[in-house]
Amino acid sequence: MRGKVIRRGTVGLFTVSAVVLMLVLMMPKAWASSTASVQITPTPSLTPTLPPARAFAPLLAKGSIATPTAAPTVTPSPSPTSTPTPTPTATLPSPSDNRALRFYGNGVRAPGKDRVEIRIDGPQRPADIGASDFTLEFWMRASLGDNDNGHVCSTANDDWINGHIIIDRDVYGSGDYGDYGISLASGRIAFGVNNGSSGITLCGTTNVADGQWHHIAVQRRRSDGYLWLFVDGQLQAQADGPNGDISYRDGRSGAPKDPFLVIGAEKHDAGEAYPSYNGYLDELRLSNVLRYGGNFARPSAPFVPDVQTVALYHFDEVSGTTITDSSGALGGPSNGVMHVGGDPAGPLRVTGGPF
Ligand SMILES: [Ca+2]
Ligand SMILES: [Ca+2]
Ligand SMILES: [Ca+2]
Repeated sequence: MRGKVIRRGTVGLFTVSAVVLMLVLMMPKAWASSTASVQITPTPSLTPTLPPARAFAPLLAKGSIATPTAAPTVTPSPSPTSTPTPTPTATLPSPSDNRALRFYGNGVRAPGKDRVEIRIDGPQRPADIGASDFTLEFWMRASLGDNDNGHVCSTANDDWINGHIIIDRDVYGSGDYGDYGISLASGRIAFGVNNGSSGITLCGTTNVADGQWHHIAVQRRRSDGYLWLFVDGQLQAQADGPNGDISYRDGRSGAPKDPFLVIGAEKHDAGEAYPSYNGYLDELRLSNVLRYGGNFARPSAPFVPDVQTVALYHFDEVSGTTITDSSGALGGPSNGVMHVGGDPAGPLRVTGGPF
């Protein structure tokens, strides 16, 4: 627009015939619009329109004249090019890496399958927690219909073994140093510990088998056996449990699956009475400290290893049967092995976990 005014002023200085000459010499398009306005154009407008060099420049740029054109060309090109590029590049990788495991609860119908086994002894591995304070936490998503054996959680002794078992660090029978585990009982989390002579189970208070992802955290203080259970950062149960070391005694010989931490199944395939977990699981972290002193905001990012992290599983592998421990803990890694089988065959590597 402003460019047009300048041309109009310029044309006013010449006669109509001069304008026709211009038509031959120069761009016809620009001239055509000028002729109509020749008479009206007042000379004064010439002066004010001269200063805007920037307005003038674009017109020149379209021709072939000058180097100064470089400046205006730069301005438009970087902004559109830079804005779209980083956005897709930054966001695309993360969702596709957000993998989790899907277990199908085959349990005893597929002995030794549909589970992850993490060896904790022979030799001793850092994932063998229980000799000191510990926190065990993970994310889960399940439906009640898939975990409906109907058992209602009770705080009595080893009651946790009667739910659909998610985490199994049992030793067959009462064992010596003791054992622990986590299950889903009528949609509520059951977390039990036994020190070899007595046991107790904590019972969650809300249904976590509602098709949503939930963060589950359990803690145990070694000195007095005190236990805590958090769901989505909210304390749901606590109790004074049995005292002492509940780790797996180094070099102990027992039932074949005793020296393993098993995810997604009842480890011994002890029978139909002990069902396995049917659902998703992600981001399992084992720590040798009490992580939570009270209610907390549930994690909003994947865990990053620190010195208290003794095992950390993101379950983000794309293929293969190795479940990588990313903790970097001394004496590790405590890698796991995925045993796939059953009908439907699990565990399945799926995208779309929380992290
Ligand atoms: Ca036991
Ligand atoms: Ca041990
Ligand atoms: Ca993951």
